[in-house]
Amino acid sequence: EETANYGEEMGYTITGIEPGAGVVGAAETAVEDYDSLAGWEVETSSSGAMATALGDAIDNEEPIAVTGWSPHWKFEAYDLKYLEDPNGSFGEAEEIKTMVRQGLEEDMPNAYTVLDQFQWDESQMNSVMLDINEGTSPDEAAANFVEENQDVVDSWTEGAEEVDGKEIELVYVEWDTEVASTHVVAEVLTGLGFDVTATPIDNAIMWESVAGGDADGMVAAWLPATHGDLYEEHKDDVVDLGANLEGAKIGLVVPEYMDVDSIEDLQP
Ligand code: PBE
Repeated sequence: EETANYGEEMGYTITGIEPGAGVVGAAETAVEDYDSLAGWEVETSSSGAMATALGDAIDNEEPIAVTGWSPHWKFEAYDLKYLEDPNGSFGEAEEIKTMVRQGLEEDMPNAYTVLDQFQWDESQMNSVMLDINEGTSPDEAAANFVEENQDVVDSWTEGAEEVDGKEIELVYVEWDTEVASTHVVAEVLTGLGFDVTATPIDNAIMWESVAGGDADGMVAAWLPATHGDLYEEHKDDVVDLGANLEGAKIGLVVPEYMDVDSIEDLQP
């Protein structure tokens, strides 16, 4: 069966996001792993630029392949599909985990309790991401979530006592998922009396700063595959507080109207 040859139209380019993102590294592995991607390139930019390129391509019904992940609001906004990945370059099911610095439990037991108990599901995370994508500021979207989901928030703060302006620093990367989760956790900690700083940085630096104790924690560890190499490098120096979201995924994402189902259907 003949499938469409989109390579030329796409400039043999996969639209990536920030250099340093696990999904960009996985796409580069896919370019090595698949004959169908021989001569293709992964172009890096930012998550925002990727989303704009995706929206523009869809407006014009043009072919595009992006380094995608879910949960993500793009699946609510557009008809999209993951390309099958028979070589497993993008791994399988992922979870998002919380990692904190050593000593946090002793130094800030109340913050530790919240970070340890923070866990939500895809639809909850999606609601915050969609709110932000529609123009609400991340702080406001997080405050809306906390106000509308008091039961869930109570399950995160159970056993944690209020503090008086204690400083805590969270680090994250400006991926839509992590903008949402980090601001929600920051809002909950602020509600308990913490003076929270949430600092956006590069992925590798995020891991390093928690491992080195410069930052107190992060809720942005995608494992086992996406950040597998960073976890291996830092696992002895971070405290793993487990999954805060299950059922995450990364891969190559294309519009539903493209006549390809597998990475193998692309052509060099
Ligand atoms: N992401 C979102 C990140 C993890 C969170 C899939 C873009 C990455 O690829 O590293």
